[in-house]
Amino acid sequence: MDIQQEKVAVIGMGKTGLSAVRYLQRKHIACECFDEANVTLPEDMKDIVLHTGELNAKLLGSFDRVIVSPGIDWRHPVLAAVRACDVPVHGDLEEFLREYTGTLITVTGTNGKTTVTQMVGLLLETLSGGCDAGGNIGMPMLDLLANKQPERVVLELSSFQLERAQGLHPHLAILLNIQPDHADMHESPLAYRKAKMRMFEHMIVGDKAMLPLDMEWKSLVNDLSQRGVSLSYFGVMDENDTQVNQLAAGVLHRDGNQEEAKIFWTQDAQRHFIPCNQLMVKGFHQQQNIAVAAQVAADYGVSKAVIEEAMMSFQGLEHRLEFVGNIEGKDWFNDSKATNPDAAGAALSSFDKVVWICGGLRKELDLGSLTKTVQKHVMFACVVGKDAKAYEQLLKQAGVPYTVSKTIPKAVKDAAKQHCNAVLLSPAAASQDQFSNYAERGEVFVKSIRELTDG
Ligand code: UMA
Repeated sequence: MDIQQEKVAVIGMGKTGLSAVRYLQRKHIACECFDEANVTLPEDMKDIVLHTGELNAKLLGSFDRVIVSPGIDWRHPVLAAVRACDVPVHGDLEEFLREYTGTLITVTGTNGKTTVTQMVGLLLETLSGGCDAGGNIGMPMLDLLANKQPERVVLELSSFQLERAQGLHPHLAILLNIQPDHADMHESPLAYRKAKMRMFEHMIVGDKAMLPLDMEWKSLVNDLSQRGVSLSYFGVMDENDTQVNQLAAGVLHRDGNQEEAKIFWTQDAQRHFIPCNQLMVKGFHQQQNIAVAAQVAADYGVSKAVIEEAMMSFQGLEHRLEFVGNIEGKDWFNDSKATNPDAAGAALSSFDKVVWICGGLRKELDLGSLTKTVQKHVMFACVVGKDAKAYEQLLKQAGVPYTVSKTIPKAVKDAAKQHCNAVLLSPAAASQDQFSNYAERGEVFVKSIRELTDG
């Protein structure tokens, strides 16, 4: 079919849907928009038909194809019905792959993928031909195609984007970790893992994958090796560990000592080190993430001097273990992006004894895995949000005193009363019970801290 005559349905009028409409407009392809909420379209899209409310399988089935936003459950019965009628249904990634012809780097994982994507984008941008970063990071990937295609693109891919991907074939694929998350949107932990594994499905000889050095990935390693994909590994490791030589990049420490730890990457067959106490980002996991980015940059030819400068000046991203300031004699950290137990656990492990602000929407995730970390690293907790009971249960199990503050502003006031060196918002929960997203939650947190000194 001549694509100009196609008629496409776009479902979800958030960032992805709007970028898909803009993309179709640029290509002069007709489309209609759908959203289950009562939304409106921006002024420059007023001529496009918008259907709000319940999705209609018969109507959607009359289109040539359907582009669906990542936040809409792939198992939605209407989407299943449309797929059953042989109408192609896919995400924005499929559209992107049809067009983009340059070098594609993809990053996935439960935690840390935004940091790695952002850092890789910044470092590779310094090369001739440039690099753009997009995807789950917040810049819809179809918007990257609005101007001249960059020579390289690094995409942060969520499990939602990956589960609906069909022809994905990155030149370099980076998997950071997989921990329990999004139990509300995937039918099982296995389904979540399988979605992430789609990133590797079409990789062949000459492609490259970066993975954590961990037995957990043994079968993936075997599979990729058999296909001739070249592999390199990263990790956080004691420097006396016998496997240390297998790492290309990561963090080396002695008995977990944060003070003497150092990040490293390999360039020109040599390891380059930076002591962790010279970095502005805190925590072994975040430090490992920037070491991974350094390795990618080195592999694509960015100089050691540029990498070193970027590593040492990187302050971390907003809402990810971000240092807000020393206020009322305490260091305050905003880790609002930690929407699952593993992310919060990694943040808590960066502190000795901290006052922890936690809670929100639990997303049906099991908090039990946090018990030991909470016991070891938390001196007092302030619980907020709808699923407070589950967080209270965790704190009781860990034997840590707490108060139920209900809201972030109240939690900040409660935390300020504690005698402690540091306060950390790292909720281990989604934010949508009280906020539109984690960024808004983080902003309210920072504003409430500033108000402590405003009289
Ligand atoms: N909608 C429906 N029905 C539904 C769900 C949503 O009609 O069942 C409509 C909503 O009314 C709204 C629109 O769909 O109008 C929102 O679509 P969306 O939820 O897909 O959100 P976008 O604004 O398109 O943002 C998405 C990603 N969001 C999700 O995956 C939930 C953004 O990741 C991403 O930055 C953006 O595309 C650009 O690629 C955010 C995220 O929270 C940061 N991601 C999750 C995470 O990181 O854990 C996966």
